[in-house]
Amino acid sequence: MLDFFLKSQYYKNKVAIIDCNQNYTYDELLEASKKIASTLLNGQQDLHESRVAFIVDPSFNFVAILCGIWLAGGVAVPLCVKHPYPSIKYVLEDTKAEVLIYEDSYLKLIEPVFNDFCVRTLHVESLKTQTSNLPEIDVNRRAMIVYTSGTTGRPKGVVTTHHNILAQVKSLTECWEITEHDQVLNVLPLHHVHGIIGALCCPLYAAARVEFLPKFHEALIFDVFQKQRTSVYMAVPTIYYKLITYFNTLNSKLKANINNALKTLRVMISGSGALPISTLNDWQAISGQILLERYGMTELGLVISNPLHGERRPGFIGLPMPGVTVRLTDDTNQEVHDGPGEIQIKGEGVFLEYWQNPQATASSFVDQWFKTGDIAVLENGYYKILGRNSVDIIKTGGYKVSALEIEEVLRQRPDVEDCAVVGIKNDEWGEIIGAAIINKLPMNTEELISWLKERLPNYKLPRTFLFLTELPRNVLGKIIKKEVQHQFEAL
Ligand code: MCA
Ligand code: AMP
Repeated sequence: MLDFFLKSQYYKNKVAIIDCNQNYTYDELLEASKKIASTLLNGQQDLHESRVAFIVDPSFNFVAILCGIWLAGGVAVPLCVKHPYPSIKYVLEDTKAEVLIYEDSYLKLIEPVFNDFCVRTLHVESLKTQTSNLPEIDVNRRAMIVYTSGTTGRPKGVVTTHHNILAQVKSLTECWEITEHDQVLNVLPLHHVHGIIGALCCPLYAAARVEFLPKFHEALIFDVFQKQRTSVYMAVPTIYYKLITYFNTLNSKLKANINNALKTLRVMISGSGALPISTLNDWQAISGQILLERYGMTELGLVISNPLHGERRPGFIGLPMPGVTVRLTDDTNQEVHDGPGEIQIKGEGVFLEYWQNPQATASSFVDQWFKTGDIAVLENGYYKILGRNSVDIIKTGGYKVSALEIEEVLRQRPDVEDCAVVGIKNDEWGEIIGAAIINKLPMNTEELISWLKERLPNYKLPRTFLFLTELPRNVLGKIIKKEVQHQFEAL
């Protein structure tokens, strides 16, 4: 990704970022990044991969900090701005972050850090004070850690090198023909690959323009579309669902204006979760755009995509992207050409390791193929996802959530004897989270939810509860989660 800094020299006066209606050029970005790098170095020659966590809204500052960390030789750890303190603390502890950068709005949230950690805390405004020589960074060095949920234990840190990120970004740029003429509206959270790689690093690499909004709101997004300030748009299926619902509430004049404006976009992309065909059709009726569905994973970047030119097949994720090799395998990791089988991936963009977890890293590869856990078939050259090999992974609003992590939190309560957390199919969210609980004492759902809110981010909260006297189990005593799902669906 450091290539971006070379390239940006040629686009000095071109707008790189828009946030809060203010334009920032590539030159301004480069200068701010260098100053931030110097401040982080604070006299050292190189950060030598120390972890720098930052809790900053999507903005020019966010991008300058990300680039500054990389220029100084640090490893960027973008924090989720919606996480409660326990989740932030977990990431700071797990990464052993040496620096935490924050902006005013998150001071109250991170206040306990001052007592809990020995970490250098830096306010955003104090970052652009120094200038110094910057180190040469080998592309094989670690660049970023992003957290992802799995089927075992707490979320794992996914480590990518500069080389991995560059490979991911080059592949996307080539596949979707992103150029300096593009304008990308980014409404995604930046602690995940979709937002930070797909809708940020990729356009920056192409010298395109990225616009952030102060918050996610359908009206603000339609406003940008109407003003024709975006040529490429990337979002999760839930966002398209929300846009469709909102569009349907508008008056016919506004609808017609939006209709016309949407036709001018170059491409609209959906991913991070299965795109329902109904959403694809409804969006086509509104925008004239056939959503381009693609598939990815935190460990891989975006790796399979419907084509920019040619058939975009509804219900399919498409073909391997440039530089990516895909195979389907059976339970013994033998290739099964058309499947059904597990998607396994090879490519330069594949992550380096799970942070300080060599066992988990080793067990997620077979013969250098990364095992995704997603089951697919290959039909007439296009891949189609059938499901996952674990019921304990839930996809809600594009976020991946581990059922086990929520169960672990619930079990901390003295009134919970046992529980089973499952994903329940939902048109808007893909899945919503349901918790079936055997309670020792009578439980108040409102109190339970506010207790959970202190410990889990909003997207990991169960939305529906079942209070039971027993959970369905097989002969070995294992909870039958499919049965629990049926019980929720029957509600
Ligand atoms: C929020 N709400 C929910 C959920 N989340 N209800 C059910 N299920 C959920 N998961 C409810 C809240 O309780 C609240 O309800 C209302 O929705 C608004 O909540 P808020 O937190 O403000 O949500 P939002 O800001 O409207 O966010 C919705 C969103 C967000 C924009 C769709 O979920 C989002 O940004 N998702 C994208 C995630 C993403 O980028 N994932 C990529 C990872 P009430 O109003 O009643 O209180 S995957 C990846 O990176 C790989 C590489 C890939 O393939 O892309
Ligand atoms: P994450 O770990 O949050 O990066 O989530 C990656 C997972 O999202 C993949 O393993 C898939 O299960 C799912 N996913 C991503 N894109 C798609 C898609 N287009 N269709 C179905 N599932 C998807």
